[in-house]
Amino acid sequence: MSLTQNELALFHRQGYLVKPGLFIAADLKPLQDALTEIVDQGARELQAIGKLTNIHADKPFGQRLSSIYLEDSEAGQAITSRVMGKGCGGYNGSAMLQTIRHPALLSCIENLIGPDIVGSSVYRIRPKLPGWDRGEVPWHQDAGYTLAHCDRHLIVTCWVPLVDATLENGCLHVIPTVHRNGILKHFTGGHAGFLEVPDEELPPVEPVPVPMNAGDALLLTNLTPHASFENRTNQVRWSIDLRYQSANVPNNVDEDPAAYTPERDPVTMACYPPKPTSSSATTATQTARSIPPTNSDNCASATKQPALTPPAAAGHHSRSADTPHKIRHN
Ligand SMILES: O=C(O)CCC(=O)C(=O)O
Repeated sequence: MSLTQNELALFHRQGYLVKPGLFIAADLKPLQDALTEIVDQGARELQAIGKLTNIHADKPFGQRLSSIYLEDSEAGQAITSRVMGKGCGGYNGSAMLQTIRHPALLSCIENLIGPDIVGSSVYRIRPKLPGWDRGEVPWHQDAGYTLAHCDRHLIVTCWVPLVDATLENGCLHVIPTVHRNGILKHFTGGHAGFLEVPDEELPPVEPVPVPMNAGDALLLTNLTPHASFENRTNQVRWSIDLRYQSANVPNNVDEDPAAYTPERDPVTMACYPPKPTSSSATTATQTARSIPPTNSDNCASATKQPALTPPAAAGHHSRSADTPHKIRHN
């Protein structure tokens, strides 16, 4: 399965595209099973030390963690932390690798960025719990989380719900067509600690909710504003988000991981127009077709090539070019 000419045109015009049924149920099952295993193990361990009464072993994938959480929020939270790990990638076993390398997905990604595909180590597993503050992700562009020298290149986010994503359980919302206008002003210390584009900085374009079935794939550019709101059901809205870029697109090198802390100034402006220089740093190039992912906070590739696309239009919002602009990834 790959993208049709119409789908490609739509992606570039709207800044997003839903590819229905990219993953069939059997494709999702290994990952769902692996996540269930983490939940099961966490629940059994908490039960063994008397911190959880009911492990809800009979509940299906979409309900087990929420049943635990709604009954005992502390236990539910502890298990959720296991799933999410330090940066939302608490599971990095083979089912995740298979998902990142899913052939139909890679075909679609190839249509967008060419055949030298880097599957980023920045992937996220999101068990969005009912009413859970941290499950709501405020308006942002993924480019808000990468260094400015990445902004002028296409880095594709692929968001895949592992259960149906609805208006009620907190599907994604996007702002269409504004991805061509460059980076918006992001602020650190937004809702639940995420980077956030405040309402007054959002473009005057009506957001679009994107309800999806499990296994559909939402493809977004790194400059497409998106957000998700409260889960008002009693089920978990499980999803993953993956990122891909061409091997000759720069990465987040130049940022010292040790500087990547939540203690940063909470009002620092997050983004600025990229400097019109080409990237130069070089590290090993990994391709999604051949190399397993790691779960660090940086993308997995850099390039010796000059920038392939012209710098995005300057004049949006300014901040000092040496201002660090990341506190934690979404
Ligand atoms: O899954 C969500 O609710 C938010 C996803 C998101 O912000 C992203 O994939 O960048």
